[in-house]
Amino acid sequence: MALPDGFRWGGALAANQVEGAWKEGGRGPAVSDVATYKPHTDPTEYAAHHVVTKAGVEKAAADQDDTYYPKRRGIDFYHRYPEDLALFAEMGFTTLRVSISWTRLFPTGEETEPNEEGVAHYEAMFREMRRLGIEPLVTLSHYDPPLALALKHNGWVERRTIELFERFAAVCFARFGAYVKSWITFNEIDGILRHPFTSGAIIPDTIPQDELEQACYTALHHQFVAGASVTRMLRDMVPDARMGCMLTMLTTYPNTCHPDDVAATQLKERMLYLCTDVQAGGAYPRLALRALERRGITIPFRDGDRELLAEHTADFISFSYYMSMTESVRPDAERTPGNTVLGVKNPFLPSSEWGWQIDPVGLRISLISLYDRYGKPLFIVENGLGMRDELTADGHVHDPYRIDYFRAHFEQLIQAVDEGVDLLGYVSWAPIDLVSASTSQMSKRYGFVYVDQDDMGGGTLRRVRKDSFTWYKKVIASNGADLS
Ligand code: BGP
Repeated sequence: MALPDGFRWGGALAANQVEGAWKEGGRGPAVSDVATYKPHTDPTEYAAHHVVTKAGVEKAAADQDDTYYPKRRGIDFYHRYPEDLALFAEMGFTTLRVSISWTRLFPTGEETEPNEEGVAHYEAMFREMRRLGIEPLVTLSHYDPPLALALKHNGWVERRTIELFERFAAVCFARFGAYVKSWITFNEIDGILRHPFTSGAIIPDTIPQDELEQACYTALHHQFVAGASVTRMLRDMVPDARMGCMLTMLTTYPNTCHPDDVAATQLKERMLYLCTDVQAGGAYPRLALRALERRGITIPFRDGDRELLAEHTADFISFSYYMSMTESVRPDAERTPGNTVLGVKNPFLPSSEWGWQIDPVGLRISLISLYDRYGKPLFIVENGLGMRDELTADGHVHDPYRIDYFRAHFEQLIQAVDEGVDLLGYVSWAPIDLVSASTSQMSKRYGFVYVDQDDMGGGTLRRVRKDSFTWYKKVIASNGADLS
């Protein structure tokens, strides 16, 4: 069982979790700048991204210090990317997923012309990637919409945000289209329902509690329309490029074979697939619309929306996969955290220190399910294991647990491809230690490269190759054949 020639190998990053330089180069404030660090105490605390309040956002926005706002400093990738790209090239990456910080180009989201310093930064980075033989896979929106839009009109709840996003995308395609041929619209677009502030620039306590879910689906619809609109734009502006959509693949099993658990799981899966049904399938499925209607939620279609969605679907489906969970109708079922969720614990699976349940077979199940449903090329754009790695006195990081995690997931991925899944590539989350999205921790380490920085920003920021660095380099060199 071998992977096809041309299979893409690499890693994935997000601007708001690596760049730092939050006030440099003309960048404006993004919602990630007000995400605060919470000392890690109990795994169940981190079911979802930080709950934000208007008062908390305004307080943090007024605070110019970065001590308790790790995403303001990231790992200084803004300045250090040449060194980091060289490390990725040393591992043999053919693809690196990165995101463009919207507010580096449009500081408030409403300017009519882009900030040229921001454009120049990304042009230089993409040129350097190409020089190293690394193809950029670029996410337009990865958890960092403009803070100004959140404070002004709850971001994506407002339909006008579509036009602002089109303006941003047009500049990205015009100025970076020569280097970037693979794009993704919204990171984990389904996440807006679980963390509306991070994804949608929506401040929950400014909306009446009983109208919040409707507001999130309204914002999600606006992102669907924006995604289809920029997909059409890409076809005109960069004809040899392709556009992907992205899903948080929250693979869920019935906790028991009791029909009620099976039915509950079926509904959960239907509502998760809604996002790929629209972006890759081109329409809201009747059953999903009915499920929303039964909850008093309506989609604010405008004339032309349905046609736009139908005509400009994604070329490929990308997704993040870390863990799986189960669904139970029992209110007292034991729960455990996952990626921005709190799922019912699976007694057959081990958990990471953050409670995420490790399920390599679930990756194969996810690949088969998605390919079966859509028949479109897939791309794994996030998969990895967050752990508390230790830097030894003699400067090594021994992370056999991470090698075991990836080996087990690669075995399943290769089997899925052998069963016929059209998989374009695999980029791990994350090739280098960075600031965690949900907890803003450095201590939740994902990388093949260790970064000497702690949760409070202490450290030298020097980079150290972990044992898994050498292992992944060998995997890539053998195109997945040598996992020993
Ligand atoms: C996904 C995000 C990534 C990454 C990942 C790991 O939701 O798309 O940005 O952060 O989660 O989660 P965390 O960083 O919370 O451990």
